[in-house]
Amino acid sequence: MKYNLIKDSRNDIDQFLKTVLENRGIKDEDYEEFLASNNVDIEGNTYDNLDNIKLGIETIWKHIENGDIITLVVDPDVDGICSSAILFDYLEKAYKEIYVKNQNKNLETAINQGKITGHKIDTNMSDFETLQPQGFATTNLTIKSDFYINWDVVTHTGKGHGLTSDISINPNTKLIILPDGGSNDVEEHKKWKEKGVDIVVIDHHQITNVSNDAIIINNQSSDNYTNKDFSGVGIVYRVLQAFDDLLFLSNADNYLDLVSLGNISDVMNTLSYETRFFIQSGIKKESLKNDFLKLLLKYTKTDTGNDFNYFIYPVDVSFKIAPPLNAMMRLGTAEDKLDVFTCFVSPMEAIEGRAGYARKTYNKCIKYKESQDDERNQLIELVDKNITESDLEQPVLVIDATKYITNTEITGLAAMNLASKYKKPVLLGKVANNFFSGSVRVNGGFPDKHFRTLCEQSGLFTFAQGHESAFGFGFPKSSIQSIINFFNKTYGEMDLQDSYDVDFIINDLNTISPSDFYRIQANKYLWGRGVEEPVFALEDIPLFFVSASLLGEKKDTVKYTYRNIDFMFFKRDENDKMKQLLEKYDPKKNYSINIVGKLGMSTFMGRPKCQVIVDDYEIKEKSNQEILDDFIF
Ligand SMILES: [Mn+2]
Repeated sequence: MKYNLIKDSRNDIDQFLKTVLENRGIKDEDYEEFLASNNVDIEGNTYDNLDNIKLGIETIWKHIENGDIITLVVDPDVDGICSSAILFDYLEKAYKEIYVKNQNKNLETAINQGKITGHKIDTNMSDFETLQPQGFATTNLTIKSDFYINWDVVTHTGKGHGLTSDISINPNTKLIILPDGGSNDVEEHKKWKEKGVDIVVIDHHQITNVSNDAIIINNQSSDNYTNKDFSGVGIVYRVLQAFDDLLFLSNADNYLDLVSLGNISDVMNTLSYETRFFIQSGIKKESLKNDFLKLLLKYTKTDTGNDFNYFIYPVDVSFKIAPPLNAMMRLGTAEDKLDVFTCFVSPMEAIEGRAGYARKTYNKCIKYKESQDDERNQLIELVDKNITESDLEQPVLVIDATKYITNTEITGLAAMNLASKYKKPVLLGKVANNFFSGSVRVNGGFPDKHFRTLCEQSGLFTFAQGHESAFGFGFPKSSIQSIINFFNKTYGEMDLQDSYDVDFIINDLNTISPSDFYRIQANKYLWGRGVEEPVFALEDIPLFFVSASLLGEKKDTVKYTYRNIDFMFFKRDENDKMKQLLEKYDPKKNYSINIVGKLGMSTFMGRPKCQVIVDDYEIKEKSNQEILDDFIF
């Protein structure tokens, strides 16, 4: 194991935040502005910067007023559900607020003040008094009566996104709304437009086909909207702000929690000021409004411990909240997906009242996650058996698993495991029509941190798209050997032992105090894509195995305590050196350890404790002289 201090890092724990942010490319002169962006929307986009937004909201409201059937297509991922959920919930409440609850007062004042103009609102009160709850047609729940708009909420039966053929749409619909997808489904837009159906797309995906038949609200195609790193739910939030102005409400900010959830789950770049601001605003305790999200925090035991300001950290959204929901949205039936959506839009009394409907739905998500994991493990096992000695001599593993890959959704997950097991980049894919394609995952310690760029620039790949260490690839089957040769030529002579870029190297544990750990923990809310959590190298920590133990149901966690700091080694298999040493401890020998990992605090029974989460490590056997030296101060 090797580690290098990130180039020009101050390596100064007393200037912790400055050091880390500088290492992430935030210059000294931008430091204050960057910190301000956590609390102020300094990017300054408004909904007006989105093309077609006025036409979009007026079209939606017109159909609501007409009592038309409105089809809402829930896109199958966390950002998709959040996008649809906040639009649905906002419009339901807006409708009730305006027409049902205080219909006389609100409407009269609004009309008297001339506030509601530009769209037809019938002033005949009796029309509103006869309003009946509509529900949404496809739900199998009897909570229908809570919804007033004539919704037709639909999800995909297959793996489609956007307006695809695997969703069944009520032929009597008058409006199709597509949050978080569907910008490019030009043919389908045309088909429905010809039937007299309006289509409103509220999206953030790159536009490759320009549609003339749908109202497209999309930051990518809006020249005035500066942030191209904002997820679907962010664009929907802007739409809600526009509705606030149209309807004289101020409800958009009730959905900041889900705006944050969607942006984190869609892995948006948090170096973008606007995205950062909305993620930070949405994880603040006062922003937590969604009942199902509250339950999810409980179910996943996602607790921010002693943190007074935040209900969740972005990293916990990525690792705990999003994966089971995404597994459900990928593998579940259309009804399953609709259940998740229903949980997000229904008041807790309604869903908990149905014999723990929310709990049941979440349990189903977990089941899907487990079956996804099983499927991944089976694939790994099959692939593993066929990896030969000579394969392992290669610097990069190129694995043709055509025989074993049945579900392409899990190749990325399997490649990731294989990359960390063999500590080398893995290309895992299958051949179809003489074309080899699949997923690449690069092990965290691989010295070349620009693997994707290398593949792209080799000229041998047809495509290599995604992040540097996790991306999709494709090239003609006939190129496999020349690509293996290319990797050999590039990396064959290189020292490929794991090498980590670290923010700090601490060579004496005495130089960090519990208050440093506390400060590090207190900044945990900041980390996300683009501004990754800081990594530390801790050197020469003596090992006394009396203070180590094996934890967990599978006994696969090693906890080592030294100077009142818990060093946690999670998910260690039988080949793990630390585990082996602990199991066959020889007290006559002396060891020390170098660790690469992350620092923070854990809370157990309300008591905070300094903690190091170990990513990688190396054990060194010490001579007796070195040990003597340790005791001479
Ligand atoms: Mn999205």
